[in-house]
Amino acid sequence: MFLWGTATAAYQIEGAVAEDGRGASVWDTFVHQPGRVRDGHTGDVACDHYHRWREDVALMSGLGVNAYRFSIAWSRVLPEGSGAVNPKGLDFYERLVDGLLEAGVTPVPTLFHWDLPQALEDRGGWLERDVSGLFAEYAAVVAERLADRVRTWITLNEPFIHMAWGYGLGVHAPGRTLLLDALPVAHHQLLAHGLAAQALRAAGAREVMITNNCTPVWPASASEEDLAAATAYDTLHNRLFNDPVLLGTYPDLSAYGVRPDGAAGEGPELSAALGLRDGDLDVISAPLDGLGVNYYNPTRIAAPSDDMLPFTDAGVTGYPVTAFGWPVVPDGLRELLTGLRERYGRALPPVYVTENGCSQDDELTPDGVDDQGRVAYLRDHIAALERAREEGVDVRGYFVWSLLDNFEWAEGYHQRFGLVHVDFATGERTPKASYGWYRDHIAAALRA
Ligand code: GBH
Repeated sequence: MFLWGTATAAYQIEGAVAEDGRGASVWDTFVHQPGRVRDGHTGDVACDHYHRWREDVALMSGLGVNAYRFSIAWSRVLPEGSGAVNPKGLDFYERLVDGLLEAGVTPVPTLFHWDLPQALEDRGGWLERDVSGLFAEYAAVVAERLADRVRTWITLNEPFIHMAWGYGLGVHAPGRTLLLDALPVAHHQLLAHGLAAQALRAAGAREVMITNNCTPVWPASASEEDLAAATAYDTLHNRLFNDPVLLGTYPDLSAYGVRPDGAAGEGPELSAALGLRDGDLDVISAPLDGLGVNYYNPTRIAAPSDDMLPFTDAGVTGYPVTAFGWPVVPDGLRELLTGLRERYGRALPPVYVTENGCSQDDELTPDGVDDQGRVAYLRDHIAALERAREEGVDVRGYFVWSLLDNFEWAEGYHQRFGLVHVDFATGERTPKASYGWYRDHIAAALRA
């Protein structure tokens, strides 16, 4: 059955950051540093989902979704990242999973959505190879408790964004600005994915996937320089994370001054730049049951304007934009899905669109929230997904980001992505017009 769902992430909705033995994550540290998040907002309370999860499950029942993608906070389960298990953390996710199953909603947990336990960051975070093995141990602990009820698992969310924004540019936790020296964060996350996939299967997990955020890359012009820059960007954003998982190889990073292994020339060899060792790619490329893809918009790339990076983001123009300023290009989803199939062919497993959605300036009025912009966004993106299916791409699920307005990382509570409005002063939830639209769409799709 096609999965129609919504998606959230632990730090963005749970709150209760000091409750029931939860340890701190890099996001707890980051949000309390001055100047990191707009207006100093934090996820300390967020949607208070930790206490209101029953209400949120009821909202999903009302919506009629048959799946829910949420993330598990590593530091609730292992407050120090490794070592002592906190059973109360597991209890919370067990209650949630049982509540979802009772409501007929398939739980699809993601084990890592950017909230590394601070204790592990203190030991070097994802720059350290050891964290990959510790992630697999954490995966085993969670699966031991839940694999009898959870069929489908996602290891990581958007390892590209975590590497680039968390360790490369410093706009997300842990706030490091290493630029290309952040490359081992890619490899260690991918290795963590592979090791966790093994651990999950050993504990009885039936389906394992990874979620990569992918973007169609549009060259700003047909000039040789712009085309080369677009290829370089596509390599870093898309192929660096999809190729190892699906093909068992890393793409050529020579645009980034990295030499292919064994090639003569300047700069580090690929293996050294990533921290790649013999056998790693076999672990990373073990067959998956699905590829999770998050789609927001295409990216338009031009030749570099300085010598820091081999490309410039030229910005997509000529399309409407969301409140975030992100271009709305529904057909980009079709382009992305058919492009994946062209690139990977038979190596592409079934695809699940594990996030898609938009922020809007939704205003709560006495009549509710009339977010017609989001209604149109969802309608047009789902239509693009259907076109990709008609063109033969095996797409098996679609998850709206997000069920609730929530803590939008560096933007705090300023960007609202929810089908359900949240009053962050009181925690009150109010379904928006898009909630009603999606409910009717799912009902019709499941009847057909
Ligand atoms: C996801 O990341 C996250 O998984 C989720 O936690 C988050 O809340 C959600 O999206 C919304 O942000 O500069 O116009 O080219 C999304 C990663 C990176 C996608 C920035 C859009 C740039 C738009 N995003 N990207 S633009």
